[in-house]
Amino acid sequence: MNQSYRLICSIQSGQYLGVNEHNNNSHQQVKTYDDCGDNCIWKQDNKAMKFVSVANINVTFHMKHPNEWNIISASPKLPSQYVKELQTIGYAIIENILDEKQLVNIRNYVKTERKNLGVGDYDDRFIMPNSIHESPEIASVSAHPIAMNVIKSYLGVKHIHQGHIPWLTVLRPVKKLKGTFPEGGWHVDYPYRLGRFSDDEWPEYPALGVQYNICVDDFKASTGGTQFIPGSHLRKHGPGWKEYGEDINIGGTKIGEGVHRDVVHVEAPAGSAFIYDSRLWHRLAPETNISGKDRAAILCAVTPAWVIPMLERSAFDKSFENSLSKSVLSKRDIRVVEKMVGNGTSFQIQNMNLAKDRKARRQESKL
Ligand SMILES: O=C(O)CCC(=O)C(=O)O
Ligand SMILES: [Fe+2]
Repeated sequence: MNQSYRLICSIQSGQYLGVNEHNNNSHQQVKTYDDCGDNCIWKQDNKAMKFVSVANINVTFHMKHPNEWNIISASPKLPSQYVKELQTIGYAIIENILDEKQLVNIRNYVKTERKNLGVGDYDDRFIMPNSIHESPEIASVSAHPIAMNVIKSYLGVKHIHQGHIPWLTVLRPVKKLKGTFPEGGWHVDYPYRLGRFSDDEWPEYPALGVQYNICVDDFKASTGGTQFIPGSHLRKHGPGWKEYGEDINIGGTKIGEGVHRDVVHVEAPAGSAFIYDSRLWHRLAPETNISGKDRAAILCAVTPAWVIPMLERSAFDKSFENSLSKSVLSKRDIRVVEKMVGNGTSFQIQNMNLAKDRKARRQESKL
């Protein structure tokens, strides 16, 4: 673990400074990017920033104009390490993608909105669907540069999008649920739905979605951290799909017993993201939040951009346009958030000119 990795963010554009590893010309070696792979991870060395990733590239960036750059503390491992974890165990915990100040702002937002919504204090969860417009921190973290890089690398695509408008959910502490074992809840995430795949059997490759859940509070056994079964993303089907034997949704979940013998709770500290292959068998465990406090999380279902979104997203464009979030976010954040959630439910082909040109050429050749 290394706590000292840094991102260098341009104040003007909101983009991140990185090293163009494919360019040996020293003048063009540094460049700004929307997403942060290993090539955007730095270490601070007095006033200079040293590039950490590739042993044979030695770049030092001297901040001649410190007002142009923000130095931000990054996650403790290289992005490629998280990709490897997803590839080997089906999930990764990316720590430190929200700092203390951002967490406080989100929690304050939740407190205020909770009152406006008039929801009760105990049991089960509620969803705050407008959170991406009203909380700049939520909008920004839904497009976090390291998470974007890790997800694209894992899914093996250049373009990804949100299956629904990212939302904040609050799992309240138990009262009536205390000591109970409610039945059900086991599922997999989008796009792994019954009826979508031939014989309801998933292809092993490529992965078609990840769930990117950001922990606003600690996730662990006593706070209602998501329950899951390690390795279950490799099964070729979902829980309880009837022709597949044992039904994990029958009977309450008692960890260590029967079909629930291998269940664990995720352990992820506040400010981190729990990213998992959408095929991982998991469950919201409302009866286990015995902390006496809310456990908030931002939920994002992310797929390659060509996968049809899970839910209607058209409410996003209008409400984001005049929102608090859009008024304060960086240009980079606005661009990435809009690309991830904008355009209603259909991903529009951005460069229709190519198609038009082709049509024109075809017509010309007929003349
Ligand atoms: O909030 C949780 O613990 C799990 C939510 C969930 O199932 C999901 O995000 O897909
Ligand atoms: Fe889920």
